[in-house]
Amino acid sequence: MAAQLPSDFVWGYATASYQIEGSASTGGRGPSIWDTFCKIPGKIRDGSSGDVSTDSYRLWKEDVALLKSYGVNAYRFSLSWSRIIPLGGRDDPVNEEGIAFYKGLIQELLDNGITPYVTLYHWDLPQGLHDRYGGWLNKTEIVQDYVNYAKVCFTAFGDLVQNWITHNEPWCISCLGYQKGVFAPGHKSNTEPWIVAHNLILAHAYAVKLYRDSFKASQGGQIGITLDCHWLMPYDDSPENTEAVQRGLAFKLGRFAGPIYEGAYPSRVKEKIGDRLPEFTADEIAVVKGSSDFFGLNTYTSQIVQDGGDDETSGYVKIGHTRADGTQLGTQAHVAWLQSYPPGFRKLLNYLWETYKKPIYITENGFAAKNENILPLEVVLHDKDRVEYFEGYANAMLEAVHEDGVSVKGYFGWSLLDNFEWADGYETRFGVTYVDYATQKRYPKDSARALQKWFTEHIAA
Ligand code: GBH
Repeated sequence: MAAQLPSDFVWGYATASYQIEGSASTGGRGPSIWDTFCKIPGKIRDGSSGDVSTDSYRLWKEDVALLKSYGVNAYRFSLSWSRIIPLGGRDDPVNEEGIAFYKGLIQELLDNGITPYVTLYHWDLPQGLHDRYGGWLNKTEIVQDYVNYAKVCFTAFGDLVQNWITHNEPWCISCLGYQKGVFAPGHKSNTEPWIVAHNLILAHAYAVKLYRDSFKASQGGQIGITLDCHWLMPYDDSPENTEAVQRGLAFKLGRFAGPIYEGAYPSRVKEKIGDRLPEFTADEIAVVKGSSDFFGLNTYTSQIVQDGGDDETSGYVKIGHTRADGTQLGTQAHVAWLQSYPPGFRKLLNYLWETYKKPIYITENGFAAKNENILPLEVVLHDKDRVEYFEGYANAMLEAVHEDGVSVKGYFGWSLLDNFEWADGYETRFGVTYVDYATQKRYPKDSARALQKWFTEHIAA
């Protein structure tokens, strides 16, 4: 008999508000920094935006029916802050239409036996807060406004939602938005990413404190953060490259996981960043340390690491997928940064469990098969590379659980639908469902059936 995951194992798909909702200026929604960013020429590969996307603000019932047909027991989605509080701030009005939209979605999920996992912040900061005081750069203002937004959400939805995720991938928010400038708001700075990262950690921690102090007892849920990380492997066994792996992990993961799970920034980060790294007060770090009930992990690939280079976001290491003997790690995706490598996933799960000792939810994992933007539909629907990716990663997860004793509670594939893939626009497709953007018709790919079959066979009755 195939190895079994426990009967309460959570599985489903993930999406994010700006990537699927569309209706960017209807239903009372205020603009976000992504609406603004998409208008800057050259920032989005195909010149597109999330104005329409998969039109899920209007087609949400169809999306839930699709989830149901895929046999999932959970769905991870994010709330659009500027749909709920159009200007974003603690003294700004709440948009009841936005609240009603998400209540309808949540109720529909529950009526179909699908448990909601709700992300508060998946990158779409209200433009109003960015304009008013610099958004994530302003510690006193943004922490209060984020906590107020969280309070509005816990109050409105918390009787129905027992699984909360504060931020999605703070590394991307701070490093890609404020250091490399490839994500909104498109800043290029060496100081701002560290300030933003610090303020993201504080906003997360104070929202968790509010939940634990005022909502958890009556609503009975859990709350944590989602971090993104690849598994890192040294190019060879030289001391420099061995150290480069540790530094890479500290800069990618430890800069958030250190404060949140252990109560301090990693020493490797402190040494390199010096005065540019803000400090927590004693009161703050007491709130930050232990502020996540679980380890939310988004992971897609593994990287081979060499010492050197000038990329501070990755910790002054060079990253690639080519081994010293010239071979590739695995199957290449449509995007340069992603190759399939299931053994690295198993290693990463072991590392996280040993290091942070928290039950893990894989909140995103997925693959963009090549050329799905240009191939004929009948070819795209047989997405063999994605099927192999998902089966390889699911089996690696099962080995981590069964053979290594890692605590993994849930798994969300990225993504339910092809959708707006940020700076790649619509050229890169991650969905298990093909979306024809001209008609908004949805077509299941083979991978949707493959994952359904895998989880049906591996979750105990
Ligand atoms: C996730 O990020 C996101 O949460 C999700 O919204 C997204 O659609 C999904 O992945 C697929 O990309 O500028 O060199 O870092 C995963 C992390 C961040 C990896 C952006 C790719 C672009 C190349 N991704 N990164 S780089």
